[in-house]
Amino acid sequence: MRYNGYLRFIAVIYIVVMVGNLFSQNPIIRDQFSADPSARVFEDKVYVYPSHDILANEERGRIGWFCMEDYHVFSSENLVDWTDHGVIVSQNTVPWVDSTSYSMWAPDCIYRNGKYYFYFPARAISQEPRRGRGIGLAISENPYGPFKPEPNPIEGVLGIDPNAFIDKDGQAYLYYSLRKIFVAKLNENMLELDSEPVAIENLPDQGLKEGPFMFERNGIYYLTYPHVEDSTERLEYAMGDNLLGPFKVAGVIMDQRLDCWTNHHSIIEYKGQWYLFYHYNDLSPKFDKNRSVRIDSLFFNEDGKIQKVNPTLRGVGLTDASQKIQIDRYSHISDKGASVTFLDTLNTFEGWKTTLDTTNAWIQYNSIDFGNNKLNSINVKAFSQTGAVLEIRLKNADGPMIAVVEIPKSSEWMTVKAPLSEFQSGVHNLFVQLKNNNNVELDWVSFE
Ligand code: FUB
Repeated sequence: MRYNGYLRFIAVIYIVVMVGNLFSQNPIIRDQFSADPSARVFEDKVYVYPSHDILANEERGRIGWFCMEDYHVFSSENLVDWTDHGVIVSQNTVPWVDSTSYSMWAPDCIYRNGKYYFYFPARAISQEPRRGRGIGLAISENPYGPFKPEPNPIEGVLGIDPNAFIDKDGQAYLYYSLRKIFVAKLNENMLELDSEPVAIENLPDQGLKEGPFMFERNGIYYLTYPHVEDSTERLEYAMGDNLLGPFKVAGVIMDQRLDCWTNHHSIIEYKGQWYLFYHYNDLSPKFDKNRSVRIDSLFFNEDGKIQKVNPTLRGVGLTDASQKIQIDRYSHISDKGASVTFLDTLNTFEGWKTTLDTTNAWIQYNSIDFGNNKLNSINVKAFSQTGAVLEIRLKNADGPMIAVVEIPKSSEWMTVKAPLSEFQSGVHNLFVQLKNNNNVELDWVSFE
């Protein structure tokens, strides 16, 4: 019965492929909350398997706590345009999961011999709420599904945050956490353990460690993990030449952010560049258990050490000049007279706006692709009760001015068009500056 229900459910959701509010800037998913991103390169595309935060209420979950009932998967070829492939696994369709637990925390997915193995933690039926979680699997022939859940969780594992890794010799490993980080060998079939889990040694003694992510580069194994060194999680890493350890703690990948207690990440190389996927509560500043996935570039020193990543709003990739460019996801902003706030505080999924309210206040948005075909005008979605004048430049404050946009006095938002005095093909930064002492709000700009 239950399995038939699952098949019907899959048939409905499998055909739903959504291109919703998905962006190249941070956060990348803006029509739902998303956390704990496990990014993987499959078939020359990047797939992201995040957790899916929802808000608990009287009917579902525990108010004030994490609440997660299913998983989506997202894919992109350029890290800019993302496709939401819909729900791949739900607490209602996994036979062993307590479908009232809303406990589907951080997952992972790995490819082996023509199949995709999706690992996820959840509370099993009759499991004590506070006694860890089981880790189960769903299997598919495609990275985007449909995934068929296994009837039982993996035997011998109690924990969260599964991370699967296959070494060069073909041996697969399962890392996971339960305050500490554990590792065990996986059988060839990827469904069972092939060794007793052992806690990884030589990591910091004090403070929660979770969310392990293992990768290998130039013969060095990197065990990366969120750790509470002070008051919230920061991303740290240890290096070693054996993936079971010993590892040597090597540094911090991202500092703690006080507004969001958790951080959870993955690291991939794609088209010659390394990327850090992580999360932050961008769309829910007052409640840090509704989080959003972000991406930033990651770099290594020559000795193999990871350079610390400063989280950005701009994120990665090039933004097409003809798209609505959300300049509130800025690269740089003036110290005085410029700020970013939600368009609608009651519906943060609407996104943000920039306010400029002092002469010469500015905002800069980097890496816009203007292409090779001449563009003639700029459109600015703006609102100014007093009227305002904007200068638009390429590069920075000293770069060539390409337009002056006069925003008329108005009591509502309007799209104002102005001619470009100059066109430069290729990739450029955009610099927008207020030239009078009035107040203007900006939603987006685009070129045509
Ligand atoms: O998303 C729920 C939990 O928060 C994850 O399993 C942890 O890694 C932390 O991000």
